[in-house]
Amino acid sequence: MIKLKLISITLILSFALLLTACGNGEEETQDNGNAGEGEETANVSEAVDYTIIGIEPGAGAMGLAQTTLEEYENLAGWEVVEGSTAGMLTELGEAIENEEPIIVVGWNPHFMFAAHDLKYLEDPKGTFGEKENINTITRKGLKEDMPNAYEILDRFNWEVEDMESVMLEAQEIPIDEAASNWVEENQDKVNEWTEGVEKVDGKEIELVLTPWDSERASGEVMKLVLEQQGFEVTLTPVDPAIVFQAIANNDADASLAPWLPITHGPFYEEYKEDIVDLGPNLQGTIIGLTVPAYMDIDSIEDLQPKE
Ligand code: PBE
Repeated sequence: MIKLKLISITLILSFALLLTACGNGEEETQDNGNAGEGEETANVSEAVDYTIIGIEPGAGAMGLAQTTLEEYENLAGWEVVEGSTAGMLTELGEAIENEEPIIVVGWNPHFMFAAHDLKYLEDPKGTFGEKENINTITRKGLKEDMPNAYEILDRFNWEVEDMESVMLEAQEIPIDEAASNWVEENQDKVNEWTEGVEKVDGKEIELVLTPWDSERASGEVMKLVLEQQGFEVTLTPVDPAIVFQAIANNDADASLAPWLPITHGPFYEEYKEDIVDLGPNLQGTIIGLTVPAYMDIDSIEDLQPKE
């Protein structure tokens, strides 16, 4: 089943690329004519086949993209294609190599903005929200059961640049090694989280995280920090919905992964009575429709409905 789904996604994507390629040719000939602005942006919409390249279906960002299609009348007939982050990045890289138009679901922190010259499309209806935070949550009772781990989790916070530096290095080496390098180079920050906290002797703690590099980075860093304090740490990657469920049901101890208040807001609302929210561990995340900087459009409202 999964294989079949992958094949069909690949087919759809290849087809979209084909259409994109055709569309581009048309655009070039029309550029020599006197096409008005409306026509040019219609060409962009047609060239991408009224399709936004999405990521994993469980991602909060996919829910936001879906809401965006519903809220913007000019996106009537558009589609967000489900796939994977790796697939989206491949599509993006190939489109840029050929200077073709493409619209993807993008976000920060991520290395895609360091790797390519990209821009977010303006979102006048705010369906992707303002800048957000990544919060730390724990199960109820963790404070009493593991006060030392709780204290460190509560103090943990870092900057977008910290997370991105781990993510960028993880392009070349395994992410746990990249996290380890970050911890070594940032002992002053780590000390702020651990100073005065008593060590333990092999106590087990389980952190749940989502499968994206941003959360793998924070998870691996926290794993090392807690191990230095004598904990035995398990990292379990799951879908965003399961992160909240696992913490609410006491199946896991804590998570550094929730993007709030918008991206994972629906899950937060569902489980907020049964979890402990320790507030942001990172501030300033962004999600939005993302295009190569060479594209002629600046706003979601520049896109044209499918006739
Ligand atoms: N992301 C990265 C995730 C959270 C981290 C933006 C792709 C999501 O949309 O759920």
